Amino acid sequence: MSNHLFDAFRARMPAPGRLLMETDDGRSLTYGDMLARSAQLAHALLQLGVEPGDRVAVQVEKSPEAVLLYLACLRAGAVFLPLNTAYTLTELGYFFGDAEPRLVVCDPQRAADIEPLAQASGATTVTLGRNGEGSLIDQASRQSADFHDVARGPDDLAAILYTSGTTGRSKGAMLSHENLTSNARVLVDHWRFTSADVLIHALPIFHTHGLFVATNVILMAGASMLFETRFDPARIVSLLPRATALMGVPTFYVRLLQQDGLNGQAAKNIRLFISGSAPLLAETHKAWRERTGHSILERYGMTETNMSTSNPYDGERRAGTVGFPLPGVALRIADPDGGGPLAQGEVGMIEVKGANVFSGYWRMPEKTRAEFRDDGFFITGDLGLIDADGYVHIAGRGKDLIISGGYNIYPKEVESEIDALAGVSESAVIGVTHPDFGEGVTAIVVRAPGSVVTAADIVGAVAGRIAKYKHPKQVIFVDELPRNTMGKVQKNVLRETYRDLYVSQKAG
Ligand code: MCA
Ligand code: AMP
Repeated sequence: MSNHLFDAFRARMPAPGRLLMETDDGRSLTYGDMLARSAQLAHALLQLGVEPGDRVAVQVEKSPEAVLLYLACLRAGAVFLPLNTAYTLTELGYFFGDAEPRLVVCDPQRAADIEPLAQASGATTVTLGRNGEGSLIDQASRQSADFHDVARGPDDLAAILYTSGTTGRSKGAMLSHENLTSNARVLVDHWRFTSADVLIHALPIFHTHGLFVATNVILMAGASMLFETRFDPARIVSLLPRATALMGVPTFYVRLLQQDGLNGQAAKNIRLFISGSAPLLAETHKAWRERTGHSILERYGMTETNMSTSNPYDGERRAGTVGFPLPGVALRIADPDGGGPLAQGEVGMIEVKGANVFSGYWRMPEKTRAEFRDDGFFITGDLGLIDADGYVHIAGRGKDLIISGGYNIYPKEVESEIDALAGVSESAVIGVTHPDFGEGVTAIVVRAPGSVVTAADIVGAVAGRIAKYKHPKQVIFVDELPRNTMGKVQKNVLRETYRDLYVSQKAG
């Protein structure tokens, strides 16, 4: 048996001397380097006791070595488990306990704090820093640059990505070799990536967008990337003439539009601008076309499904829509309650099925069952419609979710933290339109009788517990929360009441 995903990369791999990536600190990595160094890392993983199917939990800064580690995990038959660098120790403790990784890879600066947590769940800790330093790299540097890839079939797990649950704790979405292989192939073909492409990669690499949509597509096409460790809009504009494609969340495009240097001349070598992870406002789409002459291609996906729809490469890229189901993806709009069919054009639950869809939540068979229909369609929690021309529109969310700058925040998680504080009676966390992040996390709080708890107290208290991007940008105190006759908090009323909260704030 072969190694399903890595073999797919190998099949389209260009000559060893071809550039895979150039970093913002001037380092470059060829395809040949990638093969040799991921082989060394794969040997190191085996030496550290990693066996096929073992989870390797990774919380490291973005670097070429972090990508090599992902590839080494594939080659060694391990399950790559990337973690947002913003996660706190409390959050990490949960992930380690749930996933029971064999190995934890973390930044050298956090190792002293993380090692005890890792140890408590039976994992060994090694380090990898932002400049490619650390104990894992030391160990890898002593290994052979040849590695016999561990056999992995289409259904074997390649990665687990945690996605916050609407209730309770985060769930680990299990992604198989075939989920990732099929989606990368489809995207390469659909978006016409070839080895001549140069992608500006400025996304984090611990979520689907930066890791699978961007990196896997480049590897599958044998293309190159300008690998930016952070999103710096002025620098991105300066890189445009050297690139052919950019992938970003809507906040990227909003911030780039604030750059004076952004114009058709700067973008003249670019053939494709792609946006996803959150809704791209029609006004951003329009402003971009006016400034650069390019129509941004918007697509839609989810950690659990990889990419499900895309606007067309050749046809009309319609603002405010996410295009058509990708080849091999079945998508339907169903009655959110019973799952029955709806008339064409009606708003309902978006459900998808195909090789792109994950195999379930790690060790949560009941949650998995609850999110699939009997005929195998996955219930996305997104509401949408299909218009008369076949374009899919996202019309809202059936799930209580905030997307801020492309990061998902589940209000329930933030509310639980706030409600646990002394002096708080209850809270409702909502997303309010934000000019830069799309939605701003906003907490509406009812104090306990006699309490003088302040906004700073609340933000200070959640700080050590949940990642910074989940913190409320504003805390508003009220006497009571609006409720319907069933006693349920009316978040739509709150969103309406505070809709202009961030409007006057300057973006950027
Ligand atoms: C940073 N901050 C944020 C966010 N990012 N707050 C809310 N939402 C955010 N997304 C906080 C920082 O902690 C900081 O707080 C303050 O905002 C300003 O930081 P700044 O330096 O301006 O932020 P940044 O480093 O420029 O980050 C903004 C960003 C980043 C570049 C838009 O959030 C980002 O890279 N987003 C992409 C996320 C992504 O890849 N999502 C894909 C998920 P303070 O000032 O208080 O210290 S995959 C997915 O969704 C699906 C599958 C799909 O379809 O793709
Ligand atoms: P995640 O859980 O990080 O995988 O985020 C997936 C969610 O992001 C989806 O369920 C959608 O709600 C949202 N999403 C992704 N792409 C788009 C898009 N182009 N437009 C609107 N929402 C999107």
